[in-house]
Amino acid sequence: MRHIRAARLARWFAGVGLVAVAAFAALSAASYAGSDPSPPDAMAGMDMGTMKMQGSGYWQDVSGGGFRSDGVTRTYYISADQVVWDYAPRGLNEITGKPFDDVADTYVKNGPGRIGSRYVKCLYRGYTDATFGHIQKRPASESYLGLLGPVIRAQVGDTIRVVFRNTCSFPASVHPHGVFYAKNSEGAPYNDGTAGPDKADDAVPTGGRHTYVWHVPPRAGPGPDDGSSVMWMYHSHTDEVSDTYAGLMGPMEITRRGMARADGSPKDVDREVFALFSVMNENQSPYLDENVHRFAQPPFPDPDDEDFQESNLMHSINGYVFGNGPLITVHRGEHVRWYVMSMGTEVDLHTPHWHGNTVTVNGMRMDTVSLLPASMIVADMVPDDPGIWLFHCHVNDHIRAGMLTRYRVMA
Ligand SMILES: [Cu+2]
Repeated sequence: MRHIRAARLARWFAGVGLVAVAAFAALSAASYAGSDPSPPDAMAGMDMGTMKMQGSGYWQDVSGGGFRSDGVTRTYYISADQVVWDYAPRGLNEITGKPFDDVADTYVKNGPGRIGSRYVKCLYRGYTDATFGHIQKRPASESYLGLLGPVIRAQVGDTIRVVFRNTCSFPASVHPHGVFYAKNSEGAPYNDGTAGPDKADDAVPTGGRHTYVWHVPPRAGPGPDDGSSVMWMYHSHTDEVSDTYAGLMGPMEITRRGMARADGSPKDVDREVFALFSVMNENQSPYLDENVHRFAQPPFPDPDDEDFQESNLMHSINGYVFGNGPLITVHRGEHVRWYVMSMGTEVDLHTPHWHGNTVTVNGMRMDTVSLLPASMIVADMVPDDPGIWLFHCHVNDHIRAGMLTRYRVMA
């Protein structure tokens, strides 16, 4: 607002041709021109909506360019570790409260030519330090995160360091969305004209390590219509498709400058929940052969058999089907921020739907949001309706296949 008034004054002064005041006007104009690429004339006819963007520092965030480090360096020790993952550890349909029916058994039942609900996977796991001797234990309240990697949090102005170790049987990387990275921290091999050390991040071999450094400039943080934090993700991008089906994905959030607690989470949010909706196609996992021979009973299936392929499409939320993940717990009246994301292919159009409560997304009221592969959405909720509620994908085919979970609102 202040800057727009200065611009109008500047044009008026220039118009009446008073040299002395024009010099003053030029100074006034210069005071915002440094953060605003548009000439003063572009302000003419500007509507209130655009002015609001000015007032909220939008231009500064977008055109400000360079990273100004006035924050802290946050180091995360993350290892790609091979694990046996169970999509249905409770062994029953927690949504119906009954044993799995025939439809559910398509995906979870182990037997002749069927892998069942357990698969070898490769997941990002947080460690306490560079020795990678101790896994960072997740508190019970975060156990619902399931197969997701550790939540990476930072504030605008910070620097993120990911010390990455790969113990899986294939080369892997850590590729971030949204933040600022140089070519030695992108984590993706392709014909980008780089060589030597700039390639070391692309494919960390089994037993190898690489440290990724990501800056957090304003353009990695909240935009004009965002709340106090935005969602990004990170995932392996050495062989993007099979790496992510192996499970190498994690959430990241960036908080507005001055709005973060010590751990990077926003001060105006009481509780954060992260959810990945993905049809994990285990047919394209690097472990398919191993999973068949380890978990399926003979006769071993033809990998091209359509029914076998269908049985390996795990319609999961954070790696759980049919509500088999730990209950997500929130409290009535608190500010809950949901960060929802999707990964996968053209079947991965998901519509997460909350029963019982509503959310706001970019200022609009909803109870269902729309995801496509690599979509990331922030949804704010102030629960007013206590109870145990469904939180599920609203795509019919995905409901049948188990893409449902529950959350509890404590009174
Ligand atoms: Cu879905």
